[in-house]
Amino acid sequence: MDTKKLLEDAEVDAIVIYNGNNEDLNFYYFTRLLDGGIFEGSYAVVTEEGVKVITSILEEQSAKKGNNEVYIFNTSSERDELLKKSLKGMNTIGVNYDVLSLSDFNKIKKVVGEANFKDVSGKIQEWRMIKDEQEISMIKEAAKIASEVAEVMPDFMKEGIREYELAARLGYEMFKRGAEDFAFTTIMAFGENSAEPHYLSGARKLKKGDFVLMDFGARYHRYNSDMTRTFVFGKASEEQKEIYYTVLEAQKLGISMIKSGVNGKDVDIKVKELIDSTKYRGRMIHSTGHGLGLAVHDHVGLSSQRDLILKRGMVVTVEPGIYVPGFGGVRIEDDVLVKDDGHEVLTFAPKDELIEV
Ligand SMILES: [Mn+2]
Repeated sequence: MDTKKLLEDAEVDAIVIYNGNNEDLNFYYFTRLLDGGIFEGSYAVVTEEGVKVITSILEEQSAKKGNNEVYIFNTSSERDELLKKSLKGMNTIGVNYDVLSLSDFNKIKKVVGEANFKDVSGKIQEWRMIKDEQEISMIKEAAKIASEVAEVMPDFMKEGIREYELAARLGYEMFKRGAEDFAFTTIMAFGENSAEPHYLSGARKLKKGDFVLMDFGARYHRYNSDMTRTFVFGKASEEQKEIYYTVLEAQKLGISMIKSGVNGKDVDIKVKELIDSTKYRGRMIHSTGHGLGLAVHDHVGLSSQRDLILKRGMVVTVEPGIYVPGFGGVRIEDDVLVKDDGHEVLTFAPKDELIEV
């Protein structure tokens, strides 16, 4: 990480990230401490010479796994002293308004004393949109874990199983394959529940003819995957097939458009045009996709509401859906890496045929 270049770009002498009561994922972005540790109450100080980590003795071993200068404190006054020292002589200090709480900000100001503080949240967001090789390899592994799990999940679908039970199995299967956490709470929706895009899971029992919609992701070394597959338990009806293949066509259209230079807005518009040209007009009630990375919703992605020129190294989800209240819904979601002349789909579980379990 060329910290000198970043600081020049943000027009600051240093950046302070506080991983306090509010977790700031930028702590991991700058320190690349991706392998263990919680780092609560720790600072990352980005300077021209590199990144300094100020952390407690509880996390000394984890902190030293990285390539940063590490300073260990035992008490909060030692922590204050280390922060003050690391920012000595800095005139303009960048902070992240998106996450830093007002009380933590006041604390930092008190410790540091005379300095100008500048919000660099927008700049960091910009940098984070473009993933480097290390970040892409983590996302790829997270995507691989989720894809393998999507493939085996039909084995665990049986009549009468409850949504939360199948969601628990899904979690186990991810952890077994090396996930360190869920990317987010799994959505496991049976039958009519699949018509609600942000349903979680409940006591609904699986019965013949149900849609089974699972939207889930793995976290691997702090980076996330996010995918959705929809199945039918038993034999699919004509209506179910029609919904499924309409969504599939829309999703393939969306993916085919992904490449550097394309506006994410246009992808969303085209995908919705396709769905709106069928009898399911107006049934896609969310945007086509979002950026993916350290956060599951890492940045604006494919939305008709916002311009986003896709660039090489971005990772976006492509996840159209059709939702029919009282009946059910289908969503198909993959994670896609933007390249100069096209894209690479990182998730790979089967989807070309509606799977009847
Ligand atoms: Mn998603």
